[in-house]
Amino acid sequence: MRSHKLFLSALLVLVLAFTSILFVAHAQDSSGAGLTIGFAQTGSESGWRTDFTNAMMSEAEAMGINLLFSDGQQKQENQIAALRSFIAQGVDAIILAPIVETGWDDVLQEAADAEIPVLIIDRGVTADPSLYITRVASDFVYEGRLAGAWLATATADRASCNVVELYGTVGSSPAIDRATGFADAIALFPQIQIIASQSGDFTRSGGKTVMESFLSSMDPSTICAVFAHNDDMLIGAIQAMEEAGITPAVDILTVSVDATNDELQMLIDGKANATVLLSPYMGGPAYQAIIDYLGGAELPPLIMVPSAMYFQDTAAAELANRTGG
Ligand code: GZL
Repeated sequence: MRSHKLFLSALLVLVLAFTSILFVAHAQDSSGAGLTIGFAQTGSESGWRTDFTNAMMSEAEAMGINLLFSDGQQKQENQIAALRSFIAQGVDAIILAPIVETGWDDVLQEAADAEIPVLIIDRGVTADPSLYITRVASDFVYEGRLAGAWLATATADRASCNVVELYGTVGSSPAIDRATGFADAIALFPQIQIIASQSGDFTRSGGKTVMESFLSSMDPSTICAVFAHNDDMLIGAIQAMEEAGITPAVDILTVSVDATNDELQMLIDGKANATVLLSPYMGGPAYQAIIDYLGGAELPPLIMVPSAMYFQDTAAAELANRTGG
């Protein structure tokens, strides 16, 4: 009789121990606590990129994730080295924000061989999709189409509109796709023509330098609008226009992408006309996708982050909403 009671007590202890292990495992699955994720960021080239980095860090902290951060400083070789370091450290997962589309196959294969899942965030890659678990991003083509459609409505009463384009980082999917989407939209309006396009590499200094060259190489009065692939290049272009005695958003219309706080202020000040939102808050969906994947879930190939637009009459409310002002 006594041995029977001992057996039942031991069995009860085993059942309780097993149940608590399952509970802790489930808790990790749902909260991410205890996960170590390596994040290979592109760089810190723009205000949006800084906002994105800050959001990734704060969202990881909120979910109890140990985030190992690497700033690629706008160099693909730095990002590849970071991925190899994460693999060597045996992280639970890797998030890559790739600077350009190509050149990732080998290192993604190394991560796959090490059985470390990789999630692509923001910009895209041309690598075999089986080498990463999903991508969290906005639709850059759609962003370009929104910008082009806005310009078409803003210039509907004009016989012609010559556009200068501040192109993003050459070879990056936002530059390729935003240019495609914008061209698609204005193709329906033959009076709108892109007369010049040059890369400002998504930086303010790059945008200023390129806009200065446009203004010095052609009659500024023939330029109807500037389409900038991001707000930082546009803010540089606004500086160039003002230094040349041109009134931005009046003499030359402006449309760009990101909707950073600094760009919203430009809209409020009447120095810009329109910007397409690119949300920096992609960390939450990315971390949850990794948690779900590690829990055995199937993921869609793309987890979309929506876009919107802001204008001079809506910028103040959005900025106040963001800053609690
Ligand atoms: C696009 C993102 C771009 C931003 C720029 O998703 O990669 O890179 O639009 C940033 O501000 O430099």
